[in-house]
Amino acid sequence: MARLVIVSNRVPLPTERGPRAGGLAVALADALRPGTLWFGWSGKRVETPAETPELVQADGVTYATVDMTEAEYRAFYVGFANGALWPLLHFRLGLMTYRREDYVGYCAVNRRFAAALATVLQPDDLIWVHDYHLIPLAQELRRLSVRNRIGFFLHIPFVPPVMLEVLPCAPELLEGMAAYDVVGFHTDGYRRAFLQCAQQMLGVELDRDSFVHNGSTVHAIVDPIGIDTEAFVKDAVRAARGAEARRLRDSLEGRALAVGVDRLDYSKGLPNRLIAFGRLLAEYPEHRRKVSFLQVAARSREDNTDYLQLRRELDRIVGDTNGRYSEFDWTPVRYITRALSRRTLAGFYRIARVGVVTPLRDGMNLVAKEYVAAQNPADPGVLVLSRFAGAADELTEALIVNPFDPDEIAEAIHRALLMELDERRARHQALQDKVHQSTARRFCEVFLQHLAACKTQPMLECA
Ligand code: ADQ
Repeated sequence: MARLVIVSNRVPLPTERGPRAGGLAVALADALRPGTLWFGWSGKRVETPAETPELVQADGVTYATVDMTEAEYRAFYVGFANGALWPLLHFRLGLMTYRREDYVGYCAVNRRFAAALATVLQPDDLIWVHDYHLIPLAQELRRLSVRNRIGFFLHIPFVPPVMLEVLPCAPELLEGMAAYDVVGFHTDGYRRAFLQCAQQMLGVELDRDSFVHNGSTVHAIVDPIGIDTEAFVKDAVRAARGAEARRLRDSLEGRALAVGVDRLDYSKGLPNRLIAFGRLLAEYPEHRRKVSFLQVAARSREDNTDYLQLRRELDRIVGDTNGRYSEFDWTPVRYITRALSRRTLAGFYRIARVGVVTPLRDGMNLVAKEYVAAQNPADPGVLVLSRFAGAADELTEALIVNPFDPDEIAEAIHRALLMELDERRARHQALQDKVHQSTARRFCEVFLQHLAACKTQPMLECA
């Protein structure tokens, strides 16, 4: 069997697997058969990075990492990836900052990563590249005469041509995506947007979901990511009996809990969600003293001023709501700006009567799936879900809301708090079936089957 090589911006080194290192490592756990190589940035900024990767072995997997200079980090990571691509692909043109020198730095880091990766590749390796940081990687590998099958999965949304063309280097980025054999998306909407962009901006002719560019075929697939549902259910059941869940339950004194869990990111719709909770208390006073809202928002990307501003805005909204509605023995909003462990969260989800997942845009949103998995089927909570999360394509039995409208979110929370057991069970049953079918394991299998079915590149010519 061909060796699998995973490439992602950050590598979850075995030494640093904490609450923050979770995401991709959990999703790809099933693909991590012994022999797999995982390549990417070490997370370290140094003066002179080595040309070849540093190798660490753990559980039969080889982790190969390279460092970055401070200037590379600023241009590649802070500047172009998170300052231009992240806002653009989340439909936030107003937050996009494009600087040509950042794009040049982004391409240079991809070129350097490709050169370092090429030193450890074997001819038959299947290479699976993850996310928007590394779009040009395949093109750079092809320039180095790498003929392996290379796939790319985009974890965030994709935008239609009318938005993508705002980015000055959009045609080059699309060229980069077209250098992969397989390009995967969470939803059909993102895939269609990509194909339209390729059609309009590269002038390719579509053959259903594929096209030929520079002599090789690109397959665009839909492959929604999932969670390790069985493990999550077990964690939730166990954690709900644990000490932290007990402390949370005791502190609620019989009140209902609504919960939100996110990275502190402007794509997650946190201000509107917290405003919505205030509206709930204003418009439906019967819930005062009867419900508490726990928002866990792990701080991220604090070297970007948009994130610092968001944090200040949230501090203000939480302060306003608590100032207005708190009683001396009841605080409506509990707000934590740290990551909590996966297991602790699983227990908290199970206690919560309502899970509030209202991103303005989100590739998928795994919290929605975790919340569903964690529920007690005999007495499940209700998921309130943004129609603009990729998860809304699958989790149609949630209460689907427009996250731009705090009143609509407040109405949905109200409805969730009042929902009868029969309806909660019926909705949950349907949602649970879906999160048991569309798992992390299936995500990996589907992608790798598509990639394995491709042919190695016959020629080395590249633009
Ligand atoms: P993220 O934007 O990080 O991921 P999401 O899918 O919601 O978004 O979360 C990933 C993981 O982080 C989940 O397992 C969640 O439990 C954990 N997490 C989130 N907030 C946390 C907190 N406060 N404390 C501890 N853990 C927390 C990107 C895309 C998503 C896409 C994923 C996977 O933006 O749309 O679903 O990749 O493809």
